[in-house]
Amino acid sequence: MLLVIGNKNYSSWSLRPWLALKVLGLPFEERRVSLYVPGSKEKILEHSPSGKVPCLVDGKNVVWDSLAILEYLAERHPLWPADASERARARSLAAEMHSGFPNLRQHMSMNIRRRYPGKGRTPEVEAEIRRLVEIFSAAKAPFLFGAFGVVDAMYAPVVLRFRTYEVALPPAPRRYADAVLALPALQEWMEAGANEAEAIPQFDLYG
Ligand SMILES: N[C@@H](CCC(=O)N[C@@H](CS)C(=O)NCC(=O)O)C(=O)O
Repeated sequence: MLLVIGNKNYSSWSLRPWLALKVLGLPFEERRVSLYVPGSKEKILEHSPSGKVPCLVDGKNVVWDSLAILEYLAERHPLWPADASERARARSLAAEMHSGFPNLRQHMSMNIRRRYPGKGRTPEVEAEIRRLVEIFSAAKAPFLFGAFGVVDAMYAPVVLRFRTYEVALPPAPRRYADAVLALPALQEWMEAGANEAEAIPQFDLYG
């Protein structure tokens, strides 16, 4: 399998399937494209018909979009809860993340190597943070539904945003965030992101 991704410092979408592949221990080749520089769109389009990352190429199967890739992996690996009711809730949470939280995305974009304590807290962002605290508070230990799954991959970028913007969390959501941060795969991604040379100025939101 080949996974085409963007800059690890910034690309929250790329992190999701990369993390799942790593946690599952699946072998894959990684192709990192530096985003928003001349030639990057062409490089992405060599693989991804949408012109966006992430994109997974598995033999004749090309899967673009982070949630679609996670669903593809979940066909062969236990990334959804076994219980149907829990699965319904997990799917709702994954969809909520995929189509929601627009204010958080805009004002607290992922940026592993920066620290922006307290920045970006518009009233709308605060409301989205409250919703995330509610979701994290309901986590079964250590992850949202016990074992690591699609939902945790979907919410991992938020855990990194909370770290960058130093969002204070009550004990229960803090425990969930710490469990995600402790994943060796996430540590590997964070280290690589922090050491990337490229900067995308429009994503360094607060200097
Ligand atoms: N809904 C898509 C969004 C993908 C997306 O927006 N990717 C951005 C990553 S920052 C991208 O590829 N941007 C590069 C470009 O548009 O040239 C997903 O979940 O995969």
